[in-house]
Amino acid sequence: MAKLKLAAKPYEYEFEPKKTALIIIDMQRDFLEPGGFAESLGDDVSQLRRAIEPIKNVLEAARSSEVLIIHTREGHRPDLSDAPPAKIIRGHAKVKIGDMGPMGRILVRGEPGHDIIEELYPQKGEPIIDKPGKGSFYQTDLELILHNRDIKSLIICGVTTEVCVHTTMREGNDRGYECLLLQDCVASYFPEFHKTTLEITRAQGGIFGWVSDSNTLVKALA
Ligand code: C5J
Repeated sequence: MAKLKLAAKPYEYEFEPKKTALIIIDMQRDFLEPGGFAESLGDDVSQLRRAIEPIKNVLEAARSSEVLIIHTREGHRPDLSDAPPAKIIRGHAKVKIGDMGPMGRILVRGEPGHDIIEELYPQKGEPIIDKPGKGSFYQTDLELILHNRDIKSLIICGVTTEVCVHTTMREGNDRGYECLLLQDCVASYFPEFHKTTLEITRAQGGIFGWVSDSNTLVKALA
């Protein structure tokens, strides 16, 4: 298939679906569900939940195309041997990584809260990257998977905009991928951080890549 073009900021984004991966970052129950760990800390999960429907639309469009779909989850081994002590103690929180939360042990693989929300649950054949850090490339086999599929472009969705989403975008940008953020498919507990991150992304001629939205992508893929 030839290259597709879509309206984006700071200028038109071009991509070849066969050489493109949709990366859906950390849409995990503990971050998004009422009654999960984030809400128990006082975070307003409705700020994140607004991204679910647009991501669902993009996911459905991608499933009917040649785009490779990849999901990520932030979390650690049950023995926490892959969790840096600095990450565990940071913030002096009362409840730390590995402690019991409302949906099982916090940020521990295999616990209910660590899993992906039902609305966006991965289908068979869609790789899931379990990452110990904020970036999806750090200490994972993401780059190998992208290399083996000759992927050149990354379309990035998920949470949170300024943390795991943007760390991944920066990592991908430095590795030479053409990265696109979909503004309604990423979200933050802090709307001002979300807005500024979108502005930073497209500043200086697209210093980290492009910004567009779910409708524009879905139409381009149709
Ligand atoms: C993600 C976080 N996924 N905010 N994690 O952004 O700690």
